[in-house]
Amino acid sequence: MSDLSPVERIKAESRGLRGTLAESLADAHTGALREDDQQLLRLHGSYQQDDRDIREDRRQRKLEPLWRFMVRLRLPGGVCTPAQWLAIDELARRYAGSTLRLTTRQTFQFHGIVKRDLKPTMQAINAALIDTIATCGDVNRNVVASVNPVESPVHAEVADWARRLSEHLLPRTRAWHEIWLDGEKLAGTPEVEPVYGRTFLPRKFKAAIAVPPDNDVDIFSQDLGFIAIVEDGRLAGFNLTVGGGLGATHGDPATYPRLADVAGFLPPERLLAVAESVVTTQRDFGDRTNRKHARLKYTIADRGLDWFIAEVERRVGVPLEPARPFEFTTNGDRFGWQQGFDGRWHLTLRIPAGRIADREGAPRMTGLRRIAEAHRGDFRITANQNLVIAGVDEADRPRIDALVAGHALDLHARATPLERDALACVAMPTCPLAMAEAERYLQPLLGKVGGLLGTHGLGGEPLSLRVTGCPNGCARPYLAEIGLIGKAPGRYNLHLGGDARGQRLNVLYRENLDESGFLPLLDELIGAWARERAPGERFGDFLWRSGRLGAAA
Ligand code: SRM
Ligand code: SF4
Repeated sequence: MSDLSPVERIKAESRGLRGTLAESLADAHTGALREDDQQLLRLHGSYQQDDRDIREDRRQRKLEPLWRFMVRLRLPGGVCTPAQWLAIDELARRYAGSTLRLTTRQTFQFHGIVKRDLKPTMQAINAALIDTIATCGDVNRNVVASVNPVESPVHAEVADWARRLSEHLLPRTRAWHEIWLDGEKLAGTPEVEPVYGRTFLPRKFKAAIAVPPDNDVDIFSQDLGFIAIVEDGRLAGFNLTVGGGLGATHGDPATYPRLADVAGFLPPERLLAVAESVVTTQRDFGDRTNRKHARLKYTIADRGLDWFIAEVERRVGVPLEPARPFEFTTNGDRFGWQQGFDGRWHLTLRIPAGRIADREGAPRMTGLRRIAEAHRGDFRITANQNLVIAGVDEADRPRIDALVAGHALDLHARATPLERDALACVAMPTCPLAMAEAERYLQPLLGKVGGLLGTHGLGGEPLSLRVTGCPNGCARPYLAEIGLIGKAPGRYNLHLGGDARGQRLNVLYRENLDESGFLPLLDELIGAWARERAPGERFGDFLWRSGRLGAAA
């Protein structure tokens, strides 16, 4: 047991994720939880954080950090009803600083909740028929799925599979209900966890379903993926992908982003069994001694894909079939109005960095509340932090359009392709791991890179840019044409050369640059792209073809 990482002990001794969470929550002497409970809290869908903008000031005044909690909802496929939207909006205004965050895994996060408000928050979430179970921690997280689920009957089927997969891989412990909803207390031994066992998984685990040609979920960055194969208009099955993951540590070459492998094909009815076998194989063989080496991608890299597939097939009892052809054309969102197969309409809005708040001249939070009050379809969060107002009748479009325009929610119509497709992780001031700004830096950064594009006559060209505050990769920067990865305040590693379909990792081009370092480099490369590119050639593709990444650092 001594070689195991400390988190393994905490999980093992937690009595089904209960630990002393109830006591920690009741302790009014501190705004924090006990250390072990902070780890357990993650598996309940929440993180303890502090406001980093004022951390130093509080330290100097000998005050404990301003402890606050982030809460992340479970929303398979990113779907919620207008009634749920209104409940979430109300909670954000009551407990979470009047702001909401759409994440890169199609869900909502609240930030800034104080300890005593955690329980009422969870109870209100439950009353809205949502929960936060297993959205963080060493379990399968929110299952993401391509976001045009009403575009064809197959999309609706896939959305349903996302929900079923999420349910199937949920922990069985009733700890969440017991602690947050004052449910019946556990009397004897904790519930059996048929999929996870007593210590859950060695590390976080992420699953996605993509419907080609859209790779909006970046399927190759996921531990477990299913690519829908549609033949003659019906869902024939899925190609299985395994072993994607992006997190890395600066200066540690043993950690790296990895694209998932395509492992084979399976019919729809085998999806849950295959998923469970992938999870239990990782449960049994993943590294529990070193958390930096504990994701599925390392299990597969160390033992080989053939070994992994054979083990999964042994557990399922049926071999996978050969993978079937598929083609992705984009990993972005399709903005504006699209008509679904049933004649109803879906409007994809650009929400910069997924941040929903009322700002001067842009009362977007109020606007979305008004839309939710009027809307009769549903909402769908995209894995690119954007939002679809889905299932709108033809007759309701003018009303939605007016609300959108009246609350500055029409960025999709006004922004350049660069601005529409860019992603930024949360970073400062809430993320404890941030080394540099990301979300708060996105707009100025886009202004500057957009300026360079304009100078070279390419202002209308698509270009994917993603920025994160550290190398963990929460905005999937390793898949962007331009990835900026935080190294220190104001300084970033410049990664270049992703494609526009989420199928090629970029490479580290230069390290530890501030704006005066990376903007001139981008200016030069964008200039070369303008002069030498083939018709329609994307920036990332051009950099590789022209040999500019051959000499990458
Ligand atoms: Fe992430 C940790 C935010 C998607 C890789 N991520 C964190 C934490 C919880 C920091 C922490 O551990 O204390 C961040 C909370 C910041 C805050 O204040 O909200 C955080 N991650 C996010 C979100 C909110 C970014 C966003 O701007 O949307 C995304 C929430 C997704 C969700 O709803 O579940 C988010 N994180 C991702 C993704 C992208 C994805 O899943 O598609 C990745 C890269 C893919 C992957 O997992 O490989 C990602 N987050 C990480 C890692 C690195 C994991 C690794 O294998 O090394 C960490 C750190 C860790 O786990 O130790 C991390
Ligand atoms: Fe925090 Fe790093 Fe993730 Fe950004 S990439 S949210 S800085 S952990």
